[in-house]
Amino acid sequence: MNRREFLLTGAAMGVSGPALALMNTMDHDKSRMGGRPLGQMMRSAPVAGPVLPEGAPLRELPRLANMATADGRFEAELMAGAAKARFADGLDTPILAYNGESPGPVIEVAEGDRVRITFRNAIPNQASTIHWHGMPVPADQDGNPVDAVASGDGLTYEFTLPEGSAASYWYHPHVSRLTAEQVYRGLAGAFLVKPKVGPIPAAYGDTVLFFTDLRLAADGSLPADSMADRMNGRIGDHVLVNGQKQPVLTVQPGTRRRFRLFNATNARFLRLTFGDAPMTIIGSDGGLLAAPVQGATEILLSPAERAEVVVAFEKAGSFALRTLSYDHGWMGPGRPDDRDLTLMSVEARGAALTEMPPLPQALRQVPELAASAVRRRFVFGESMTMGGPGSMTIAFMINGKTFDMARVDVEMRVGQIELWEIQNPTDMDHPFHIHGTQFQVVEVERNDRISRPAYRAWKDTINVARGATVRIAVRQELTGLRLYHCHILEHEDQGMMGIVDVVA
Ligand SMILES: [Cu+2]
Repeated sequence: MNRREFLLTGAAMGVSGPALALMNTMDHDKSRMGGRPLGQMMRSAPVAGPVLPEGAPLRELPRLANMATADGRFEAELMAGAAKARFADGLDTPILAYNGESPGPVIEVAEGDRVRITFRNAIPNQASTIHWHGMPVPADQDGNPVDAVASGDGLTYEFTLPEGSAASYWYHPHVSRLTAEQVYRGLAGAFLVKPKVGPIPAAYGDTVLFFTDLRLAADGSLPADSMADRMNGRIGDHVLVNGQKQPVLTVQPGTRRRFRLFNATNARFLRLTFGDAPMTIIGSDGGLLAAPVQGATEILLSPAERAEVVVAFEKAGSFALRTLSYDHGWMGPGRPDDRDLTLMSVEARGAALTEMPPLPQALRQVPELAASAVRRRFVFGESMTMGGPGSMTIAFMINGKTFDMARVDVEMRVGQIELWEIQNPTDMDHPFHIHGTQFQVVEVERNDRISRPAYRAWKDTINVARGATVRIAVRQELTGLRLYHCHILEHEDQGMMGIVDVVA
């Protein structure tokens, strides 16, 4: 479906006259009315939404306490359920939370640890799971939709994290057709696996920046997904960092700070910059790179991607973590203006630090996944079917099919490296994610040009831009059923997902 077809369909839906004119106006995304993009007015959200307080000190997210007494074990309980948050003064927002926290508590374990987490689903009337995004856990412990936990029930997840698995992962529900809703209502948290000895100087600190996306109605509630959300993925009105709007981190001049960046939004592409502050990329979804990549001025995180960076705040002053515009394709009216949002600021002041240890030149081994004889192709697709006046069914597909929990789409051999080619002939970018493993991007083809990644990295999610083909080398080390899908959660819920059976 392209934009022209959508506009025609809009007319067929009975959207005509001023509304259609509005849609056309929205092609010029600078159009504004009353300071708000027209597209936001088109949504159910009111024109004057609640104002969120800004400028509080950046909070450190709470850690999930380890109840185990033996070394090398982590045991805890995570309960998903209804909670109230106060995002705006005087307004209670009903949300979902893990142990009453949103974002959920940070889980921090060490490589080699045996992890046992008892999940209790206290979400009224909805099944749920916990999916351990990016982590090498057994398929039957990975919170797949087929292993849904009914409301009121519980399940214990148990797995051992192998040596070499240190990285910034995250956890969130993965339940049939409700993943998007449960995540935007608040269910997501960071999961850090740390090495026993790491190469990054402790003096750099280790700061989680967990990005989520919030849309609030005037009464403080979270509006349900609109048709535009179901097409494009839900983009909120506020990007939060550790649950806060524009928090402030205060450091001494001369500080080098290690940040772990998590895009835990449903659908927002975050093209981030620290402006003048020199940024060095040290890690990706699957942990540290082989060597630091210096001189980065920006980094793009599509939904579900993570990165680790070291930022140098050399002189006294104020440094903003801002977004740059990124056009990921948009169907219909209401493309949000994502330029130049300040997500957080860093204030460097006080006595200057003089002794910051340097970053090592080598961080760890990242061996190349060699090319393979087994090649597969996955093609993203979208379709829209009119079901009478005002009713429309949208389908998001891979290889022409929407997700079926009872269907195995692909069979692959455990331990075998395969080359997967993901093609995106649609009009929107779709970030591709595979459960249970980390892959490597081999090359990206777009407009008849083939480019190789600037550096080798372990990834579990990679953006496939519209019109692009991304080729990845992938291997699964454990048998069982694994999902692969678009990580715009509304697309995943509407069928852009498949199952690979990893066989011995
Ligand atoms: Cu998608």
